[in-house]
Amino acid sequence: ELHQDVSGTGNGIHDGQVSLETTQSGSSYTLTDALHGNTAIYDSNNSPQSNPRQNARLFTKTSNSWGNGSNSNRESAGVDAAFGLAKTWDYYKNTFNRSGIRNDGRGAPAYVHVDNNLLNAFYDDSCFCMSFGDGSSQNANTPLTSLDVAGHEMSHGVTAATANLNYSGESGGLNEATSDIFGTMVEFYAANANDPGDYYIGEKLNMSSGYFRRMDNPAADGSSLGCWNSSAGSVDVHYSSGIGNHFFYLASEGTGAKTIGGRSHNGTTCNNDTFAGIGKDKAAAVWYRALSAYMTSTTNYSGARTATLQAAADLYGTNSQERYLVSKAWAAVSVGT
Ligand code: ASN
Ligand code: ZN
Ligand code: CA
Repeated sequence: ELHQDVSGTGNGIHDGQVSLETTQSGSSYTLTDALHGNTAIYDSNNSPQSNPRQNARLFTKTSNSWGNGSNSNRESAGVDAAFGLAKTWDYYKNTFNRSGIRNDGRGAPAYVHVDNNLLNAFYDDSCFCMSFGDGSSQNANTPLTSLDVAGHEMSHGVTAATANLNYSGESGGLNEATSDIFGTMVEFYAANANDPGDYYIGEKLNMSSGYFRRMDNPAADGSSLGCWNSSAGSVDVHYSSGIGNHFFYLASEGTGAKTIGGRSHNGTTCNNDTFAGIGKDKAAAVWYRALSAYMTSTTNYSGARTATLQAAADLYGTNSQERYLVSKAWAAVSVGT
């Protein structure tokens, strides 16, 4: 039977009305995106997170209009995943000429409705796949399929395929920060009225705190580190990521309070310095080059500083303002010489 790429429409929980690339075979359609490495979206049907494929079924139907914006329609979370992963693909392709996670043109399948009451999402390099939970009573049972989370998870694959930062100690914090940085860049890249782009992670997921993490002021959550200290290698990687997230925010936006995407961003430093940012596109280019050319599995924060300074020198020049401001941003999160 002939399989062909067609354009469909979707209504996601977080992303609203979107267009999607789908695949038609005969009189049925599947959420398989031939323009993005054949990324396929499955309803995991509440399979355990240890085996999201167990009861999974590829989203399939006889019309090419998917979801209705509500959690009660099982397709709606699938629409968000399809859209978020397509935008993440486009971000890497159009910004860094990277063709998918492993730069080989292949899309990783994604499973939505994984497990029961799962307030989490993850990437698994061994299955080359991603899982998204439906949330729990802690977040009004809101699926974890927002753009920043989709971008975060797919970016774990990119990290695994490049620096392969070990997921513990300071390298684990850098691994997590990389996913928050590029998840945020994807949110800005895909920005629309539903989700204008900000430096918060998970702000659309109905958490009582209003977010999972803040890059502008990591310590606001009560656990994340906004400044390096000697405990950075022994806290959870989702807390030590705060140092890298804070660096990225300050390098992008500079110091001082701002409203971005309708949210307050505080922009304080660990050393009371004040300086301008280089803009998020240049900061992301520096981080991507550092990740793909210089960082290794054991890079720590001091090594990340060296890697980004070299990347900034490569991209903008040894005596550039960009390289100078990258050094200021590291000093502002207490990473220095
Ligand atoms: N949501 C988490 C993450 O992607 C899952 C994990 O701890 N790996 O970071
Ligand atoms: Zn992560
Ligand atoms: Ca966000």
